Amino acid sequence: MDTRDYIRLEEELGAHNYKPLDVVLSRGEGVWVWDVEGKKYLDCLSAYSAVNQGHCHPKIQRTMIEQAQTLTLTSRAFRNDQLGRLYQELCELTNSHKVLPMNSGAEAVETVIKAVRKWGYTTKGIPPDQAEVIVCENNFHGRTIAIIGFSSEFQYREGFGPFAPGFNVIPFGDATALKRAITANTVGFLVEPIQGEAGVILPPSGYLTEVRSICTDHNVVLVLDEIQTGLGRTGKLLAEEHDGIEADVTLVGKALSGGFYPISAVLSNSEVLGVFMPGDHGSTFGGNPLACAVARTACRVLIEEGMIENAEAMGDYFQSQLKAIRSDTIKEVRGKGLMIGVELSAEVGGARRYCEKLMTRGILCKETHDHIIRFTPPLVITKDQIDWAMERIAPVLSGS
Ligand code: IF1
Repeated sequence: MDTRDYIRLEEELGAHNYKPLDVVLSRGEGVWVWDVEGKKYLDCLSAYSAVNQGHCHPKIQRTMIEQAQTLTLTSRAFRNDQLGRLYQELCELTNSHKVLPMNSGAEAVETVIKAVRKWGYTTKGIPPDQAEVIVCENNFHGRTIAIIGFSSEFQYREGFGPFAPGFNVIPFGDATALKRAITANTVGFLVEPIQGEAGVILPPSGYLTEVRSICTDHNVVLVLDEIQTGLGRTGKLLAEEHDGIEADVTLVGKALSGGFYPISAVLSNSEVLGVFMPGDHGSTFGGNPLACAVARTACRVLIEEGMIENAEAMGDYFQSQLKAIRSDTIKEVRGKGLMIGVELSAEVGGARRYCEKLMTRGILCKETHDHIIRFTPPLVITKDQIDWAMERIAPVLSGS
């Protein structure tokens, strides 16, 4: 079978909930992936930052194989020898006091909504069913009914109502708007430190610091969704570190397994996750030994192999190279670490066609919101590999 054959199968038999580039990948290693015809590409998406450690990282792979030969799933009706050690290592790494492991990022988001609501009723004394959670315009927190219910993106919501009540939407980056939106029934503020899907939107400097003090002053739980920004992507373990703050609850996922296995986690202080009683919440696969073993190694290699520091250094370099392109095609280059967005001028016809052109030259990246190209390669990328990429990106983005 060749590329066309694989595409035909997907088109005929698969739901069309994505419009992928017409490339059929069959192998990955580090920053590189190969298609079924053997053509090599540099992966500038990293599966939406789930492959921060690079494709098929050998140490994570070895852990997965060994654990898969030992014990994969027990359910939480019993205990296993990986869970407690993952808790310990995640708490030490992120200065957290409690962990609740789930599978997808959206499940972690749904979990924290339950937790802050119950915290509101049992601790803050909010009247039953009156809890409010504040979120931001242009947020992306997943695809479940509750989450899309507070999305401001028409397409994510259209045709899927009715939605869950209890969410207030405010502008991103505006601390005054947060202060104004807080009511006596507000229990939490859920926000991405940098809005990924919205197009790598950075808040004004000092925003998270202001937000932290507002939430403290009003006894509102600050929840940072670091499912995309976390685990080294922005050049720090967690993006909150750039502002020197600590969220009350932090959500991680994606690269928590280095792309080997779905696992996410809610990391909190004792107060918030302490509200859960046995039977309140759960998941068949949540906290399974295979996921936990993989996550332990995925976090270890992130630290041991200096991937976070590399993301900072290579992010600065990549951004400087992109900013050096002289072209009316580019409106703005922005980002932090290796979470980079290139916004194209509205007149050039949209980012998708540039992603398609880049694909023919061996660069895989993804557009978001019509005019923005995300460049989020694995954090193991080297200067030489960025130079290799720039030799292909510059001609396409400079219109030559
Ligand atoms: C898709 C976007 C990225 C996330 C943040 C929670 C989740 C995500 C900040 C949910 C997931 C993924 C979902 C995937 C594409 C991708 C994405 F374009 F959709 F928005 F990365 F920007 N919080 N993002 O980014 O985690 O349940 O997917 O494990 O749905 O198309 P998940």
